Amino acid sequence: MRRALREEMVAMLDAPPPPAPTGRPWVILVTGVNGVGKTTTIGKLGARQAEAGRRVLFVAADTFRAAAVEQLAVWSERTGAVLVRQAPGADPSAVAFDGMKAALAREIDIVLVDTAGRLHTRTNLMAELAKVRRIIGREVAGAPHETLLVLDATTGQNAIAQARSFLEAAEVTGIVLTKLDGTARGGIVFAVRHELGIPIHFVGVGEAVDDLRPFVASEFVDALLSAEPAEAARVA
Ligand SMILES: Nc1nc2c(ncn2[C@@H]2O[C@H](COP(=O)(O)OP(=O)(O)O)[C@@H](O)[C@H]2O)c(=O)[nH]1
Ligand SMILES: [Mg+2]
Repeated sequence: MRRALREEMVAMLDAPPPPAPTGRPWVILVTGVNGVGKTTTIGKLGARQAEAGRRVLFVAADTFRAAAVEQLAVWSERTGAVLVRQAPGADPSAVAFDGMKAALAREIDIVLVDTAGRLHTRTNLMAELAKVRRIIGREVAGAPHETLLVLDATTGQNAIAQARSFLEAAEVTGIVLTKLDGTARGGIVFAVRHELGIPIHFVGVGEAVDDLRPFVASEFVDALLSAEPAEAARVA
């Protein structure tokens, strides 16, 4: 029974891992509503990539809040990633344009683009995202190569509702599920995978730089079956 259950659960979650970069610069657009953990995830991803010896560039296209740019600046210092920014309030597309130019000029391997996620103007937000995508694609062929949607695991079904509007507007290629630490909601992983049909690429399990794990279905299920949910989230 246990083995059958395990196999069934793994099959539900299994999906191809994120694509390996096939060109330079490899551009990853990061989307999601405010507070889900976009900027933190970019910092953590940047750290992983830098550790692997890649040249990383962050684009601060969340120009809506000055604090967001500062937060990304802190991560860029911490990881050694190049930061492309403009003054708060600048046009996100203009920052994205600068970012692509800089990435090409400086032979950057991985570009991570931070975007705004304010909810109260969803239509504008989606239009803005589409414009940023267009600019990125015009400057770098095939970009963005990945579009990650960041979802906060602690928000349960809300996260899924949010995700649907992003899936309509942006071509999301993978999901990052954050704040899986300290929540007894391992089950959200199944709901996200099943209801959205997009692979989960990473899970966030804390605020520190090392607290981002590639999502591996078999490991996650084993942790879930052998531990309390909160513990499972932590060790997954
Ligand atoms: N516990 C926990 N906190 C997280 C995680 N990811 C992000 N956070 C925290 O969530 C808050 C919002 O994150 P931030 O990156 O600013 O979100 P953004 O508005 O989407 O860019 C910050 O306090 C982060 O430290 C995670 O995986 N676990
Ligand atoms: Mg942010």
